[in-house]
Amino acid sequence: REPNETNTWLERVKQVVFETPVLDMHTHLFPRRFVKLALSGVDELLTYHYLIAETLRILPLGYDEYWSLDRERQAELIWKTLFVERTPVSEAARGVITVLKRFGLPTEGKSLDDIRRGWPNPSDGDYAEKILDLAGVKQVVMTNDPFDPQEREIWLAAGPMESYFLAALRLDPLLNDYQSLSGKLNNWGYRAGSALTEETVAELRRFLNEWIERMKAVYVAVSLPETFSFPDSSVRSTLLTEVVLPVCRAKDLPLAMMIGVKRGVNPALREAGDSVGKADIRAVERLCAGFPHNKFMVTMLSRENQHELTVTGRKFRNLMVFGSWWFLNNPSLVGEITRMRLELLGTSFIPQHSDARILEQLIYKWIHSKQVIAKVLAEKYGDLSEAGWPVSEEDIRRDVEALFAGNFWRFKNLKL
Ligand code: RAT
Ligand code: ZN
Repeated sequence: REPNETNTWLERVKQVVFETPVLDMHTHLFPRRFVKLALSGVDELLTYHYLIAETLRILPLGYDEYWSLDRERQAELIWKTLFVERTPVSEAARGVITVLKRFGLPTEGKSLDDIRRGWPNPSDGDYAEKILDLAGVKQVVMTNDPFDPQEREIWLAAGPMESYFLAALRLDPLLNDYQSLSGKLNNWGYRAGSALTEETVAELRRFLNEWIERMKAVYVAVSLPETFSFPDSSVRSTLLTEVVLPVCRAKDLPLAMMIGVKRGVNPALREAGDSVGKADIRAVERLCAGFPHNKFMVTMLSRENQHELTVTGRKFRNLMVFGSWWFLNNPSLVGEITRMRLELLGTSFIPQHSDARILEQLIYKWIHSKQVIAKVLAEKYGDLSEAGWPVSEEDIRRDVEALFAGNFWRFKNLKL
């Protein structure tokens, strides 16, 4: 192929990719009335846990000393360490620059005060809509923890949700730490004991059903360690079989499993202290095969799991492969993983979610991902057209719409 032909594909695809609205299927964002849970602004952006980990590698400061500082001071240290004294080449650091650029704020002056002063006013009524617009995102799915007392109170008091925030019922405390939960559940009026008796199972199902209804959850979710196995003799296995999967099936809701996180490898780093481990794909195979009327959306954290997860996607219609998660959300890996998935699954997967925790991150996470996804798609359309298929503008639009939103909704609404 002539180089200019490749460029033409890239231009055509990029235009569609940047025009197609995204359903961001996993974030940690909240609407403003969730108060402290709704993070935004430059100090939050700088104290993102990905950047904390990068800074504390370098800073001649004890972990505890860092944590004892207030948010502004932490942000100043991160800015000085990663952006003034070094070049912000890491993906998370470059992300901050992409956001500044989109806001028309100075990056070269290196003054955090100038940036703070120029930051758009987050208390403008339509601030969130503006950020979503800049990111090309139509709706985001939150991560909603019904066991978190702060979040729970807001849900119990709240009226209807903004249409661009969708809920996902996140069950990490239930599935990863059940023993410390039963007391809490008792206080909230559920007769859930530490042994999984018939009554406890019924009460846990009641709890899930009520929260799915209250939140209007679009799926149920859990993150799982790299040691996750299924089936086995664990409480988690029983809870999946007896509680979570029957409820999901009755409600036709997918269970999203994010597999391969090793929590607290360095506890002194707090939320920045989690790591990655290779997980056993057989757990996914057994769930998909053993529960053909349940739907599973799966992402895995280790690079080493990506090929077998993609192949497993070919074997099960009740498995939706999604995202380049966390330590994989880097251009080199998003490119590699998306290319492999297109080659093995066609367009029947969900290439990315943002995992944004701070509202403005939507801007960089989606711009960066879209640049890579467009490149890979353009390469594939180029190869296909060389093979003899006339790829039309409509083909491109249909494919990108499926990847960015359609596949999610089709799978969510699928009845098995
Ligand atoms: O990517 C992240 O921000 C992680 O800290 C986790 O939130 C992870 O995505 C998760 O949902 O557990
Ligand atoms: Zn997440």
